[in-house]
Amino acid sequence: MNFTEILQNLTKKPLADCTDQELYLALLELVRQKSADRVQSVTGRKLYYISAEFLIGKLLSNNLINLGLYEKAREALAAAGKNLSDIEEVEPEPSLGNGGLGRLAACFLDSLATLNLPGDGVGLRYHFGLFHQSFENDIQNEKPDPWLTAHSWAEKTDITYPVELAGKEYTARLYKLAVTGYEGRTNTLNLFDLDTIDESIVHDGIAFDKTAIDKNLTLFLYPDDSDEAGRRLRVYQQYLMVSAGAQLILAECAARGCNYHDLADYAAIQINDTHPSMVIPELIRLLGKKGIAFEEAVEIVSRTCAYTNHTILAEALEKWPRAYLDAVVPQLMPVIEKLDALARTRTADESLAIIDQDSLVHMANMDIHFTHSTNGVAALHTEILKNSELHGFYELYPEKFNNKTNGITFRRWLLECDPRLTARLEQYIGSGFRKNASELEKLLTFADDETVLNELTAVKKANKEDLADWLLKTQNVKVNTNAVFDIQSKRLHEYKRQQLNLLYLIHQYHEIKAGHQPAVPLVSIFGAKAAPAYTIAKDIIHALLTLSKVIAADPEVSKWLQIVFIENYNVTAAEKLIPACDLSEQISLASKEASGTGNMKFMLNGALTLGTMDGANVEICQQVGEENIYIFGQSSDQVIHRYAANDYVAAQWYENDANIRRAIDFLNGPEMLAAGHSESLNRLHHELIHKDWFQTLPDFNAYVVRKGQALSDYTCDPIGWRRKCLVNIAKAGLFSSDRTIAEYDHDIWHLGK
Ligand code: H53
Repeated sequence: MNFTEILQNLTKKPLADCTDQELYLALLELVRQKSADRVQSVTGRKLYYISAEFLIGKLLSNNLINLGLYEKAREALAAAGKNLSDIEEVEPEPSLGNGGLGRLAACFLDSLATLNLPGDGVGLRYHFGLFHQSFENDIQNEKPDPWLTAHSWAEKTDITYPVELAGKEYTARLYKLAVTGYEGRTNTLNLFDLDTIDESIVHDGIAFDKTAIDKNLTLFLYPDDSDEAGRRLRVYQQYLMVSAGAQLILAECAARGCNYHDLADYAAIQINDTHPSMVIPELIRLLGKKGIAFEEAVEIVSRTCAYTNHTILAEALEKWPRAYLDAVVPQLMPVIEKLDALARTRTADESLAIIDQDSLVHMANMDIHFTHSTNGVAALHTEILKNSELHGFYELYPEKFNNKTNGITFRRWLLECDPRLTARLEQYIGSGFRKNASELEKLLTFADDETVLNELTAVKKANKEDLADWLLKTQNVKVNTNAVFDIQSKRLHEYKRQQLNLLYLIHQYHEIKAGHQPAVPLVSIFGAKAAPAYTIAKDIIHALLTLSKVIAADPEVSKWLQIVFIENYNVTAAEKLIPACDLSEQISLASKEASGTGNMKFMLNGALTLGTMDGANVEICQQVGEENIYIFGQSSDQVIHRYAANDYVAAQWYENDANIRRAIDFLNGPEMLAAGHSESLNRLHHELIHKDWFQTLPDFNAYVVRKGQALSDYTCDPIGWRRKCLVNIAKAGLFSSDRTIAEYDHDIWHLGK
């Protein structure tokens, strides 16, 4: 059978007569059949990557590419007058994650399957995932983002586990989603849900009754935690995930011959941030039920589990009030108390305790004491953990600490999202880089080849045209593709400093008004969702949207400057933005971004980084050399010292620097107040002068200068610019998640052995 016949067998009518929806379902079924053929049996250790987030994005194209069916499907459909990209539109995007941590988990699953390693995900089947963002009246508005249709990638199974929450028994049902590897095996993403969830209880955007656990438990990823009911709900969710997950792991291992004493020979469990930390006491509790004494259970669990830390921000290192755990998971508290007592026999340092004097349960502390590995996600981040944030633990357990610099899957972030660049790369260096990312270095031989550099310029230009078409179609905005496309897309958080970019744009506005024409027009693109209860983050969005209007209404400025804020930034949008980017904004306050993975995606697609020496930017800089990246700002050491000295006073910077003052005062000056909301603009103005916790102002002037340099290089030395882009692509191989996963396997998991 040729491919058209195979598809037609599924659609039961000529392809030309099918709707895009029918074709989508046929392709979904085809992928299901083909991926099932690649399921392999497991011997030895198998990984369970347990995570509250798996930001998998749309799966159709990714699966077709990984199964080697993409070209065949595209051609067969084209022959019937159909367009694969129209069919892709039919697929709803599962937004089962919030940002980098969730997308990393998805990249890791892809790499595990590609490297033929036995490794499954364990998580929750949220009904709505992260909220859908729209802008109304220049304010972020949140609505549910449904993705579960009658035909979903996640297949319902008959497998259920009882989970006890607040003394009541619930039934967790397992859904399985096939994870295809590129020319590799098929693994599984295991997602748990309750049958009793009631989507109709959601009202007024994303509000719902937070106490009706049987109806709401898996409704949303990260329900609003600004009140106690919301915070408790997170504990409920986390326990559902780990209890059902632990039961699944024990059942699968037992089916392969495990007698529980030898669990570590069958399973490796990676705890992704602190959300799944309760898996430790839960496994100890379940092993106890199998007759294994506490001391031995602790031993077994410590050998089986490993922990990844993704942040030094205190707010993200979860500490649950003991009262919540007493109420929601009383069966775990005796275990947690014993773990706390055991930890106290190992150290007298109170800051390393599990239950502290205020009765807060420190999840990360439990992870570090009772797993055999703690890793950071970039070299700098791991050093900061060892030397400051987790220094006490590092002294106690130096052998547990290790670094695993994050990575991204090139299948999605190059082959799928940038087919033009992929085709050119194949023409220059062959297709080996698809499986062996380090082969991208071969591109360096073309660094002085003007034909190649011009072809890369043409690829970028075509990608910018595509993005411009998409922006026109989806947001009705027109952009100038001769401008520099400068992009900051990531979650909205003060430490990521979208507000620094905002102040720069205001500065440019004034410069243009003063007759200082820039080197080149600039289109400044943002994509970011703010957590619904994070007021200042929402104020920053509002200020950018308002400024965008002020600029657009001013013909003198709008010739040179345009701000575009993408609505509902998600994986699909990222796949459109990244290939079209010239300048990638990675401007977090040094020390605060654990790694970043967007920085890697932009670099791989030939954008230059404008960034601080933070997270993986440091390793990007080492890879490409200082001449191929635009670095500015305070170092992490300076920042850490400034926090320790507690002597940063934003108001002094504001008072002493006329440029800073002019930019900040514009926020609630007459032009902005006429176009925006005074309460929000005044609040942001006040915050920057009186708090500025993430030290925007000390980096302001350096940022303005460095960005100016980048824009002038872009115009004055186009060949030099493109050579820098080529070096970035060539040096991106280190950031393949295949490399990251191979390191985890070699140092921590030892899968299949
Ligand atoms: O994890 C990414 C890092 C990034 C870090 C992010 C992250 C979340 O997305 C959510 C919670 C959290 O603690 C950390 O901010 O720097 O690249 C993957 O490691």
